[in-house]
Amino acid sequence: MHLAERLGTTIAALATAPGGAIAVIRISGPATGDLLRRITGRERFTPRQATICTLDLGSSVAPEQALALYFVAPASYTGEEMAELQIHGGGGTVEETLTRLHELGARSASPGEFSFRAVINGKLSLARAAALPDLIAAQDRLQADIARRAAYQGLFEQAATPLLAEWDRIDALANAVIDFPEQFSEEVPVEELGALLDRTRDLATKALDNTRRFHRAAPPRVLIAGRPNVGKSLLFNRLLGRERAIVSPEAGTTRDYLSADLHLPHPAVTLELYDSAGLRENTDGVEREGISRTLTLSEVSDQIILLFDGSVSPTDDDRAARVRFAAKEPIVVANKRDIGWHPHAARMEPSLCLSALTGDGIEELVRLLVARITPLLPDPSLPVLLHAERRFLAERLVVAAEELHAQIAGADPALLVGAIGRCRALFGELAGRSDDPDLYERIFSSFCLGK
Ligand SMILES: Nc1nc2c(ncn2[C@@H]2O[C@H](COP(=O)(O)OP(=O)(O)OP(=O)(O)O)[C@@H](O)[C@H]2O)c(=O)[nH]1
Ligand SMILES: [Mg+2]
Repeated sequence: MHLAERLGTTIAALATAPGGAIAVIRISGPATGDLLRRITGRERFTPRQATICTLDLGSSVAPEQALALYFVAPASYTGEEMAELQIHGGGGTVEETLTRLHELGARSASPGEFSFRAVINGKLSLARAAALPDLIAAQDRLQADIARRAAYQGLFEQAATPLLAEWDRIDALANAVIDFPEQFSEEVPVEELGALLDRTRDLATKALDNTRRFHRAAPPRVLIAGRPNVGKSLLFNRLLGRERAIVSPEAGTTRDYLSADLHLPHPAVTLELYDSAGLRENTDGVEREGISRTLTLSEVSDQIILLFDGSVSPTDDDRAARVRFAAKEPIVVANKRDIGWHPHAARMEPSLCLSALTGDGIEELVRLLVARITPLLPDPSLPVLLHAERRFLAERLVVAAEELHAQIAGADPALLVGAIGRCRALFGELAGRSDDPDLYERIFSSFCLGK
């Protein structure tokens, strides 16, 4: 049954993930107060005030203690009369409580039904609501920050609103001359339309691009590579701030690669940092296998830190690594600066010189790393289009805008009017101005239960 057809009913669902100590059950709809009174036996609830009460779960089972919150319409998340019950988190208690609520007349909420009602009741825009699943799923702080901005600040809508006003105006002008095609070019400001198309397409493509970075599946990978004994493992440990890898004066210590999460504070992002087997020719056995793994890893790394020992003259292996990775634009780092600087070290064209032993120069390396990694990350100051439906709309808009752009000069005015109308409608939907019930169903069906 469609969400719209269920408006006016009272719904209930578990809003928290199973397995926690406390479970929250949400109830929304006109019978909420009545349900609350009947399940608790309590006559009055002060709105927004936590009240400890006893839940009657039926004559054959022991009652449950709950903390109840009651909201009067329209001052609630959905804009309807609402309640939240905090109960013990075990599946049995949750099931008994939901069963009791259903016996008393509540319906099981569908995924996204609370947020759907919030949108219908003007509590939340569709575009902002569409960001909620990503906010709930956000795994790192940067993703959470961006999803919060999309949900609470509506960056895309902010940027889209003035453009949408211009689309409305041009669409109205175009429609006004629909019966007088010969007047089209006099009445419709074609140059303005071209500029508007450019700005619209630019906003949509930038937001799509930022969203692709937002959805990067894996954290950026950073590989420390270089010939044996240059200090890769010591640098790895230094960056992590703990002794994770074995460090020894013996060349060929690290064989299999190691990885660890490196948390950067600004931007608040986690990198996957790899230490690897030293690269050298003329070796065999386990070490050869380790080198082959390093090379495979280098292909899928987002950034290579190519380390060499700046206190001695670069060797053939250093030079070979420099050539091998040139296309990956590594950050070339001269290590062991505490021991000295060999004049030939400059031939490796290092970006910086540091000491993994003393930590001198590490901050500069982190700065360089951040500068290289940042373009791979989403930009919190730019809009994102969260929810696949909105990205689909944006992609259609870009195509429609390109088609219209190609038609501006010389096309039949009747066709132009139609194309302007299509662009405006798509852009309006993208900016959250939609009354297509199917779009609502598609957006909310991917929500969690209880949201
Ligand atoms: N003085 C000085 N010694 C360093 C520095 N970095 C590493 N070393 C020493 O160099 C030796 C090799 O360091 P590792 O970190 O094991 O070198 P690696 O590149 O991981 O070597 P493999 O695993 O064999 O490829 C150790 O004795 C370290 O203590 C440094 O900045 N200064
Ligand atoms: Mg090592």
